[in-house]
Amino acid sequence: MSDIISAHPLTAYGWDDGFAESFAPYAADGLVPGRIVRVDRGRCDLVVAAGDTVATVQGDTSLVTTGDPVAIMCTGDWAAVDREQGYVRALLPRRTAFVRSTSSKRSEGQILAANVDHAVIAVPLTGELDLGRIERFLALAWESGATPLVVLTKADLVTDPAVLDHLVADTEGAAPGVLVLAVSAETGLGVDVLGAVLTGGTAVLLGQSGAGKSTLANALFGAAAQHVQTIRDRDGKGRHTTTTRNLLPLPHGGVLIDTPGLRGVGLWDAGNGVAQVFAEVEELAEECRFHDCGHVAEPGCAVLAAVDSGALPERRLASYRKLLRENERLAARTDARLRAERRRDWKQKQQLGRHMAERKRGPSRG
Ligand SMILES: Nc1nc2c(ncn2[C@@H]2O[C@H](COP(=O)(O)OP(=O)(O)OP(=O)(O)O)[C@@H](O)[C@H]2O)c(=O)[nH]1
Ligand SMILES: [Mg+2]
Ligand SMILES: [Zn+2]
Repeated sequence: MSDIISAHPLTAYGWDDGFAESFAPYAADGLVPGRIVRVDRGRCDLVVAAGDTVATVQGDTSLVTTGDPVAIMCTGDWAAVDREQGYVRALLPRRTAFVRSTSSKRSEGQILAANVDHAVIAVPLTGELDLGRIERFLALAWESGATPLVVLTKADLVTDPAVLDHLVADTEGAAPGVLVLAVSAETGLGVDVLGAVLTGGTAVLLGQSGAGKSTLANALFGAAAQHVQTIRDRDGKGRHTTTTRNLLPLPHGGVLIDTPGLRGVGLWDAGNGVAQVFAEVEELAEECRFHDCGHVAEPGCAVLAAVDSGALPERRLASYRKLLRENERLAARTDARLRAERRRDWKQKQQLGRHMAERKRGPSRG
């Protein structure tokens, strides 16, 4: 039997031995594995194996929840599905999770994609490069457990190759250890390289609305997706802002999740991510005289010395400070919320206790 015939039909969707192992206990209950390919207003589509091929079934996202918004099922999750009932019974443990903090005052996390191996940050080469924004996305990407990469989209709009090289180099300076690719869906520049990078595992496209994520996805999918685009053009709306997160297998291997544009990404418990984005600053900090150096005006500060010598751009240090502060503020707010919830819980328990005590006393009194 050839590999193609014996391969599990969900392999194209990222199924592997690790997930098979996590799923094994559910098999005895007659459940089947499925991957969430789309979530829309409390409903989700999952792909499940159907003979040699896959079928799409619908599920209800509210079935598995613990009250924690980050635990809500999302695109990319693997689940144990009851095919008869159309129920999602359980989510398999996530390998990675891309979480941002919601814009609301309530400091809650929002999960954008699960089980992602590559976080592709799409930044359009229209207007000025916002390196701070890229660093913020990178912090969340590292924190998610995925490997980030940056694609500078619409590179066809930059006609001078020297300028393009500069833009790539500037981005690399803000993204140590991260692959930065200039791409164009228009000319095909960089699309093959990106496709090759994404062949292993699951990738998610992230970035602002209009960054060119869906157009790039179409270029990666090739003719099949172009067809979808043509059909959608019939609604005559011209622009197609993505409204749901969709997961599709790529023609040359790998899986791609397209997401709706994000206006902003707030950090969510991303201390490690921040440290990774600013790896060179953290490395310098180890040379500071004081172990708790704030790199503001301390004597023997290696970070400030690097800024003075020009080795570390001042912008980079400012951005590092800003993201660290934001992360700390968020942590403090979350702590405050947890404390308030605990207090409420405790009060309810107290009330319940009193109520029980009164009921116990009840008969003797009356
Ligand atoms: N010149 C040029 N324009 C592009 C390229 N890629 C995308 N565009 C244009 O940029 C606009 C936005 O592209 P989309 O792919 O819809 O952007 P998106 O990131 O998916 O946006 P949301 O779904 O709203 O998040 C469209 O008008 C595209 O035609 C490119 O490589 N070159
Ligand atoms: Mg889109
Ligand atoms: Zn210092």
